Amino acid sequence: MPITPTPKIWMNGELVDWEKAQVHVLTHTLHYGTGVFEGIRAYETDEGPAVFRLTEHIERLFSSAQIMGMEIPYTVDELITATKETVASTGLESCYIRPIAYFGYGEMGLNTLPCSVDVSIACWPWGAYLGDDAVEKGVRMKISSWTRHDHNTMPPASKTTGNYVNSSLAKVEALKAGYDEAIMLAPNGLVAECTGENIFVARHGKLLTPPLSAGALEGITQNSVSTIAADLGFEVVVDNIARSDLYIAEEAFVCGTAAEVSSINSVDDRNIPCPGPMTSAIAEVYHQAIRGQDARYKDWCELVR
Ligand code: PPE
Repeated sequence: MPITPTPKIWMNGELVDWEKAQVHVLTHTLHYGTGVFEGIRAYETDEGPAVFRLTEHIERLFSSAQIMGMEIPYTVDELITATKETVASTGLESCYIRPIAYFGYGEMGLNTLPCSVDVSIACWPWGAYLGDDAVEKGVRMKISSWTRHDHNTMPPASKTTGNYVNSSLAKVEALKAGYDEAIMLAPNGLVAECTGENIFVARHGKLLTPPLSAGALEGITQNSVSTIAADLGFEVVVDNIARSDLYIAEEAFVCGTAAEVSSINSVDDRNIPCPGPMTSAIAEVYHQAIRGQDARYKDWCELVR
């Protein structure tokens, strides 16, 4: 999915022209994968563009930095304002937003302590991550041959750039084998999440989703979907999921900011009913919630203007 440029990118406190938002090749994070980032979406609402759960995303950026021992030289409020300014500067009604905090140019070597911390926020139009028909048709999943890193190797709770080496290996492997996306198992063999999404699996009429301890990112969409599911009267349980639970799931879906809610139609060529009734109902409410069309979730839509 090629990036469509927008007029401005926020870099260290100012909006600069898209082409001028550049870094030196000796930028520390480019070499060591030590940056932290977020993926956020803004949607068109009746009151203008609104950023979905912006505060939670910026707070998670600071949690990621805290795990990495990185001090972001701005406050949460400053980056919330900066994100809104960046979205407004594009004139877009809806877009994907990518804030990143990274160790900058000036020091080399693995010690991050003397490094400067730079922050940028870019946004651009980004369509359906797993295809336009990902709710109806569903995605074909493969269990990855790559194991998700555990808490004592690369902390999965931090959205650290280097963590995505593991995700990229799994994603490319799955695509080359003819699948749409990969499911990552933790070192103990239990289901963690997908390369860029959390996972929900229905068993015995309940929706299960793995805990952070299984090596999943604490997903903001996972949280939104859990709230929506409970409000729809479905039982949601945060619990461990075994590989076999996937093969005999009554229905299953992935969720994330980029992927939104996408049904799973098969795992390792075992078909799963798709789209399942709970998945369809949740996806429908989610699509209204992100656009400010459901009064119950209006607080989640943070207006840009
Ligand atoms: N797990 C991982 C590993 C992950 O990267 C994401 C988001 C999630 C779960 C879902 O989190 P949330 O967005 O808070 O619901 N992945 C982002 C980046 C994807 C990419 O390709 O880059 C995203 O969805 O924006």
